[in-house]
Amino acid sequence: ISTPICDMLGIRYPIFQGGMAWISDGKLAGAVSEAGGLGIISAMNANAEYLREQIKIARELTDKPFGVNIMLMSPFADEVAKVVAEEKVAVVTTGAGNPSKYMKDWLAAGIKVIPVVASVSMARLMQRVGACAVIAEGGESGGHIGETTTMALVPQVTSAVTIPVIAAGGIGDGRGVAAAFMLGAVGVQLGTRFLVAKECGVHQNYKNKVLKANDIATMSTGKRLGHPVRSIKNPYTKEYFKLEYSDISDEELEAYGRGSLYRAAVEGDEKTGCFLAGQIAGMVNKEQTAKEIIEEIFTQAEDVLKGATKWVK
Ligand code: FMN
Repeated sequence: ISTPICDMLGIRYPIFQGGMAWISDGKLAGAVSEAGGLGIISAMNANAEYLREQIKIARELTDKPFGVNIMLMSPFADEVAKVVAEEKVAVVTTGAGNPSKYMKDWLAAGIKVIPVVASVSMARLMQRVGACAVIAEGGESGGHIGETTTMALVPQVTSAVTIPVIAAGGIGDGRGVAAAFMLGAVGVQLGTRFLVAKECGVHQNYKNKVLKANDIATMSTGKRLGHPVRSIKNPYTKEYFKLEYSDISDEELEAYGRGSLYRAAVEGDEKTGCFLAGQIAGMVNKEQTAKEIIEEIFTQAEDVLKGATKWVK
């Protein structure tokens, strides 16, 4: 399976491994790109030096294109925005905000900019400021989320813009890929399934939680502070949810959440860590290499698409 996004980016399969803070480093991104997808390094809240090191690691693993995800809320956003331009990274995806102020420099460096959007209005704005595609991410996904589901968001975004649309959120196998194509997307971005890739360096406790999760294992928290996230239910999320609806101050609530992603991803702390993952975690039940994941998904997608009319009379 190949789509216009493959030609645009020079990748074999129309699949992105989404940026994942504290998790998607040069090693995972390099492995995904080498397997024919688009691996994406997360610049998260790290500084320029960290990002340069991860870009170097990815380049040692592959000569194929890969991307960097820039969290626009990061205190280091300005400096990592410069690094991607200097390093001439092939693709930049952006999350948590509006990347307009960096667009000129990135486009001048020949970077393809593909923002993550959760609404039609943001997709339109991104097209206007020079994005070459958008990732429409539904609220089923892991990490920071919007309200609208993938099923409802993707067709509305594809109707609203002329640039290619990548669907994200709730896609875990070839059926999800085929469904995304039916909604008008030309590619998919997966996060949760890549958490259990063999090349993913997240703590083994994290992988085990994803492997054990069922269809109702996740919940969203954080609406009160304006940044809702989806993660696997555990003592931390349950307590956070309780505090969110209590009369503690916003500052105290923020302090409670501080460091929870690091504790989950790096330390595997099952009590006080926040294990970001999407609703599709219930279907993710084996560890595989990035190559096996990608090839399995697209073999299945091809079969599903070939049989797509079998119930239609
Ligand atoms: N998206 C971002 O734009 N920046 C991030 O730092 C980020 N961190 C994430 C961390 C985890 C553990 C997960 C599961 C997702 C994260 N995401 C982030 C979203 C993913 O890039 C991707 O869009 C999403 O996981 C797709 O939905 P899925 O989880 O259903 O596959």
